Amino acid sequence: MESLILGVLLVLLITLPTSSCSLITKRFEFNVEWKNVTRLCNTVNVLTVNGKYPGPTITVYEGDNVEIKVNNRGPDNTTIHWHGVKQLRTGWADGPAYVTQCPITKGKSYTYKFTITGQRGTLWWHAHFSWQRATVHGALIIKPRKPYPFPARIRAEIPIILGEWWNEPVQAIEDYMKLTGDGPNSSNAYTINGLPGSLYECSNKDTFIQKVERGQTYMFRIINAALNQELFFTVENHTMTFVEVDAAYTKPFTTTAIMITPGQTTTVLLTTNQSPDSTGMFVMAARPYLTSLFPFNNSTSIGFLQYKTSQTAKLKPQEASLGYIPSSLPKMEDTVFATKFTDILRSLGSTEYPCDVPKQIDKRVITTISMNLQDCPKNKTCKGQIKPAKAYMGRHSPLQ
Ligand SMILES: *[C@@H]1O[C@H](CO)[C@@H](O)[C@H](O)[C@H]1NC(C)=O
Ligand SMILES: *[C@@H]1O[C@H](CO)[C@@H](O)[C@H](O)[C@H]1NC(C)=O
Ligand SMILES: *[C@@H]1O[C@H](CO)[C@@H](O)[C@H](O)[C@H]1NC(C)=O
Ligand SMILES: *[C@@H]1O[C@H](CO)[C@@H](O)[C@H](O)[C@H]1NC(C)=O
Ligand SMILES: *[C@@H]1O[C@H](CO)[C@@H](O)[C@H](O)[C@H]1NC(C)=O
Ligand SMILES: *[C@@H]1O[C@H](CO)[C@@H](O)[C@H](O)[C@H]1NC(C)=O
Ligand SMILES: *[C@@H]1O[C@H](CO)[C@@H](O)[C@H](O)[C@H]1NC(C)=O
Ligand SMILES: [Cu+2]
Repeated sequence: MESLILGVLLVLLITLPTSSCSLITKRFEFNVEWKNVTRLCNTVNVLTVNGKYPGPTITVYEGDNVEIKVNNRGPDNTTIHWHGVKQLRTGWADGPAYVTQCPITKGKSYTYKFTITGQRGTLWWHAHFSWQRATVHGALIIKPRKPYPFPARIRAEIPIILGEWWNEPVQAIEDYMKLTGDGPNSSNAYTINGLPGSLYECSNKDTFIQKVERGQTYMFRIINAALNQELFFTVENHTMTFVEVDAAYTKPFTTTAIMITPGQTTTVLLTTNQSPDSTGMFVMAARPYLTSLFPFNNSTSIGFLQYKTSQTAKLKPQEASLGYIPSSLPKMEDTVFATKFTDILRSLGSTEYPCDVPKQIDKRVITTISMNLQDCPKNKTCKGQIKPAKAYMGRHSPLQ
């Protein structure tokens, strides 16, 4: 009898899937709600999560179960997408409106439930209804269960969310775009953690300042939450070593600037090994990489890395936030930099984090993606400078 019980226990132990050894459930509550936010001396009633712009950071561990209750207190439908999370057997929790779920209507709630499986790194969450993601977004950080695959001791982990700011509600921008059939009006500013920075008028106070200690290594979790722009990012006189992209470890690579596409995320390490002047300030900066024919804003968002020194404590933020564009920030049209940068990206491909891609090719497929201009349809309003665009994707299988 006893051996039978023991046997049953053993079978139970053996058949339990390994993932269930983590029974931790992390719970969060998101209120999608209005908030008046002032930037560039202009107050806009923007949609936020919990009144924050950018929204709250979610930090979980690999293997955690995650439950996020979303209460829609805004005027319109909404959904939240957990960008980059592999929704294994929880496809309905992915978030795109009308793709995996009906929208959460005004006044209603929905609880997203999923498990983080086999992923670690920087991701983000954002609204997935109309243009709401312009302001409804935040960092989603997955901490690893195992040590990082690089030796550096990390002093602190700092989310850096790059974004775009419009002086009008984004709904108006979207409506105007639909009316004209043109590209969207360009944003009025780029932002670092929601702040345009002192190169924009009226923005001295709205400048991101990150305090750091000298001789430490910091982990920057960088997210491009801009709607439409690829962005360059740099920190004056410092190098960054990127170690992960889209929650997959990469071969470490050290660079003075990065290029990051909308929706993309990356983790970089930065060591504070410089000798600061009396202000302790080093400029960080972001601006677009642009080759498009749609209008765009040729401007730069800056923030500061501020070394803590005995003098800096006395500086007022207003004095400290006068800035300039560091020479390490690539020029707007620097395709050579952008191409070189993306060519360098390689998966870590270690024994522990192998790059498991199929190596045997059965069939070669060429995919072409193009964008074309179309004449205005009869009896439609097309006020734009550019004719309405249509994207095409074609697939060709070459004859063998
Ligand atoms: C935003 O400001 C407007 C105008 O002052 C006001 O009517 C509105 O109630 C404010 N909204 C919020 C959410 O504070
Ligand atoms: C909002 O969502 C509901 C439920 O799916 C749908 O019936 C309605 O048409 C949506 N409204 C808009 C403006 O998309
Ligand atoms: C977009 O830009 C055009 C041209 O500058 C302007 O007339 C229009 O009011 C803008 N639309 C919105 C919604 O800001
Ligand atoms: C671009 O940014 C500048 C600030 O540098 C701002 O004054 C201007 O209005 C913006 N341009 C557009 C088209 O919004
Ligand atoms: C950055 O390095 C340059 C060249 O060494 C130097 O002139 C400049 O003062 C440094 N910037 C800061 C903020 O220390
Ligand atoms: C952006 O503006 C700067 C200076 O204001 C100018 O030198 C540069 O050529 C502009 N770039 C583009 C792509 O318009
Ligand atoms: C455009 O509208 C006019 C007037 O309403 C109508 O007579 C005509 O048939 C319409 N043309 C097309 C192509 O729909
Ligand atoms: Cu996304």
